[in-house]
Amino acid sequence: MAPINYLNSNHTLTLSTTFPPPSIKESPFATDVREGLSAVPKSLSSKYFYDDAGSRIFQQIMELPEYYPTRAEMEILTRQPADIAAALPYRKPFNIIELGAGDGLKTKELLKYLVGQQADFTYMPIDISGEAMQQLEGKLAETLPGLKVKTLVGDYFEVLNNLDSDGRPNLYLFLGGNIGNYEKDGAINLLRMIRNVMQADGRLLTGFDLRKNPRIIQEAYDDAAGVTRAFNLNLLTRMNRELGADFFLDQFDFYSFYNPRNGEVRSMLVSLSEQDVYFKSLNQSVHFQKNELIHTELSKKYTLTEIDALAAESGFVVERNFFDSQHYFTDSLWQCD
Ligand code: AVI
Repeated sequence: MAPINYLNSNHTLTLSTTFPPPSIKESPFATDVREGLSAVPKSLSSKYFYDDAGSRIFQQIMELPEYYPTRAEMEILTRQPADIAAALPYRKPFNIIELGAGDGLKTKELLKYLVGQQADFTYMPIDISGEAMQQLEGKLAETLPGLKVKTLVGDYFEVLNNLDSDGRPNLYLFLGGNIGNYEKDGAINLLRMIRNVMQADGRLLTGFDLRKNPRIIQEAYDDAAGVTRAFNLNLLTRMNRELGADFFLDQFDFYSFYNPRNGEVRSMLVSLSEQDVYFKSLNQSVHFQKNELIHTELSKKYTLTEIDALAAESGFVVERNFFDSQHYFTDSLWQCD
């Protein structure tokens, strides 16, 4: 890069003639918002739900009576850790690498069982939030003092691709049904990336929300207390705060619907009037027609056939599915094909 200034041989300060000055780099959030809101139809990535306020709202969602996935997966990990452990081929030291560990509450049940069995393993949670990893490390040191933990902070694509192999087999965890928030190509990319870093003795345990009575799914994503609505509207608050936008929250509605024919819950924000929203940091306005949509989230529900097909398309085979008692959810154990 050209120097901004330098001292010449006479030791006088000379300004570089490179103009205009390099522009201040836009944040990934700003770029994604600019692109997403100028696309037709408009969309925003659900990964931007999770600022501090959004993460707190998500904690509330997980406690809602209508939101069954967290309880269903918790039941699997609480009641079947012995079956999961027995299905792993490891009789020597191994690692458990968790993608997007968050508060690690569910995983703790599996870890507790393995520590109790004196299994020799290191738990390596990966999360983008350094604060979340620090808190998790503190909590685990208190509740499972015998556990070896190595936290990894960063984007999991980057962390996984730069992880030095210590020669031990790795069990990868991708829990919570997060795979359902990816469009099909994105899900396959992520799974192939895991497949590429995985050795033959590696395993992947991944959570899938399953098809069920459509009403149960519809209500889980449109709860009576309006918490999911607040979760979506928080995206507007985030753009107001971080990008200097002037969204009026009462000018937008939340709508979500479940299509039982393809298993997709689609969530969106709806502009209640024709309006312009100005983004100070982008120096740009975005025009909304009345009833125009911003697509915010896909939450895909799977059949077992779709899970088999997804595994095959990304280089895996399903070894075993662990279900909750209602068969609402599965933690699916995969190996390389
Ligand atoms: C994180 N993810 C699996 C949740 C889901 O069910 O799709 C996020 C969520 N969105 C609305 N409610 C919960």
